[in-house]
Amino acid sequence: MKLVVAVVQDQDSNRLSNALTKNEFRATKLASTGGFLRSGNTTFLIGTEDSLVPKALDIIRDNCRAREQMVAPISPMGGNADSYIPYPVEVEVGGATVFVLPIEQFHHF
Ligand code: 2BA
Repeated sequence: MKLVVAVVQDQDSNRLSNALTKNEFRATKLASTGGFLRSGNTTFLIGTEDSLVPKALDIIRDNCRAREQMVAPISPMGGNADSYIPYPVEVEVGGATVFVLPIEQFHHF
């Protein structure tokens, strides 16, 4: 068994949730925050059989897309002003950041 952990953009989370349910995957959605942009994203925990991992990855790939997002400048607040970028910068976020972890035990009481 594997645990698929997928960090996706909030805009894609409902569509992904529906697609996973339709394909009989069980998933838990967690509200999360990106460390870099410090804005909300959604983390899915999907427990599934090894043989179904490729299908789960296909569903994630098909329902999440990359978007450009502006990063507002953050004041150095006493830090090193040399690295301070005084204008907004565009970064590409997503489609999805996915980790696949082995599961030692699964219990459902
Ligand atoms: P954030 O950390 O808010 O990052 C949003 C986007 O900002 C990233 O998109 C990337 O394009 C850019 N970015 C992140 N760190 C950067 C840095 N040090 N320098 C320059 N640009 C940087 P994605 O790579 O698609 O990541 C989307 C979200 O997935 C991340 O949101 C974070 O919540 C999660 N994530 C990505 N990589 C991760 C990792 N190795 N471990 C845990 N979570 C991760």
